[in-house]
Amino acid sequence: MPQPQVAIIMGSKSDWPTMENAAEVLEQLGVEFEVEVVSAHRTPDKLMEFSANAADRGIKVIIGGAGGAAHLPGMVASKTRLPVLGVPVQSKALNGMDSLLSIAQMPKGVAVGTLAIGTAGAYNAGLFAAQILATTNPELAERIEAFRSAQTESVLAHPDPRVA
Ligand code: RP5
Repeated sequence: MPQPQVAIIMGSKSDWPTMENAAEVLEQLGVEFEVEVVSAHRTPDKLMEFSANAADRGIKVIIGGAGGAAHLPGMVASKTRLPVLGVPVQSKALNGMDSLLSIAQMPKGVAVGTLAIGTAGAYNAGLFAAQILATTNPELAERIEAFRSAQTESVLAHPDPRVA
């Protein structure tokens, strides 16, 4: 099994329909990743152990998705020097504003990179993780350049908004 470079973790199984978007883009770009439910509130000891050991296991970037009182990315960041990208999952009660503010409003000295609420945020977290890894991986950098060019060409090739 190849060594995963990115860990995608989330507070609950119910976050997977959002977080699978991070997995999708990493797969597309050929980045090895692992996926696991690690909850700040329901499995706090597991979260601390996961965060403390991630760098030693060879993980380079952690993506953490959570909704509501979304303490997961911040708590992970408190126990690792690895870059942590936080994805605010769209909550039922407050549409993800609670998740967004919980993740974004970190105290000075412990950094979390906060993405957009929901599926776009999860997808971009995967893309951002790949871009971080690409700073030291020229082959991955080329695949990201190709991905961006294809995206641009696809928009330019379909300028009429009335045509599907
Ligand atoms: C958070 O609570 C999870 O990240 C999830 O977004 C939210 C609801 O969890 P479930 O009640 O669906 O398991 O911890």
